[in-house]
Amino acid sequence: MSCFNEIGEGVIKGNEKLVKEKVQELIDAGTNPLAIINQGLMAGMNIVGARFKAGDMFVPEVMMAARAMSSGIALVKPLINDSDMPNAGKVLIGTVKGDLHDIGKNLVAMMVESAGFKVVNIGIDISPEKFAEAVKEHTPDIIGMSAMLTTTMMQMKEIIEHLKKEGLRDTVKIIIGGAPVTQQFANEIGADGYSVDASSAAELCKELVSTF
Ligand code: B12
Repeated sequence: MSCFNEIGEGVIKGNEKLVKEKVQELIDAGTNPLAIINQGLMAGMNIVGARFKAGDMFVPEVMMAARAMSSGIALVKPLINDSDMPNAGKVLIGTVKGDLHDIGKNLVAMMVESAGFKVVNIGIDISPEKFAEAVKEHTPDIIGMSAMLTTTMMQMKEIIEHLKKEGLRDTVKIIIGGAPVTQQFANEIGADGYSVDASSAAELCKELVSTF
């Protein structure tokens, strides 16, 4: 098995130790750092995304895979100019006001990051005002909002309305998700997209930045 494949397998198995070892081996051998990311780490994460979507992998395993991938990226990153890092765009993500659920949102953040986006994760219980401030501060391409309660999902509408009021709505694409949220709800509140899980969220982000 090539070292790239071993790194990919390490990511899929969530084996942080193996990933670090093999990435270091390639770095020491003078391998192009971007090749380590693209042919090793990301290749593994792409398979994780597909398996998660197919129901062949579950949340804890995906989180371990994402952690293993991040540990590899951390080794390679200092060797790459910031401008050369794979950068698909910037995604700002948070859980809406009144809602403290963050497991799914963090998983989305990890998968989107693994797909090459820079992710700014602003946490839980985020009010429309805080979302707007974060948009001004970070100028993301996409905003992701998460809600897990039927009582908090209406906050998403409030956030969109507030962004309109602040003149920020058209500067970003807005995607939403969480257990009670549907495509129909996304259409109703004027979001640009909805996805059911973390790997389709990463696909959706790629699709949306290509339409800018
Ligand atoms: C864990 C959990 C908690 C934990 C949260 C811990 C944490 N750090 O997140 C704790 C114990 C704190 C909690 C509290 C409460 N919870 Co709770 N909780 C859950 C539970 C069991 C699992 C949620 C979860 O993490 N799932 C796993 C993740 C991976 O899945 P996910 O969140 O759906 O995320 C995926 C997708 O939805 C999507 N996605 C998520 N966000 C986003 C964002 C974007 C942009 C995109 C594109 C996609 C996307 O991708 C994710 C990954 O694939 C659910 C039940 C359930 N089965 O959903 C109840 C549940 C959500 N909770 C519920 C309730 C009622 C509560 C409480 C009100 C309970 C209480 N009486 O105190 C409080 C509310 C606290 C608050 N203000 O938020 C209800 C909600 C009912 C409703 N329809 O409103 C549920 C459905 C349980 C139930 N059947 O009654 N909860």
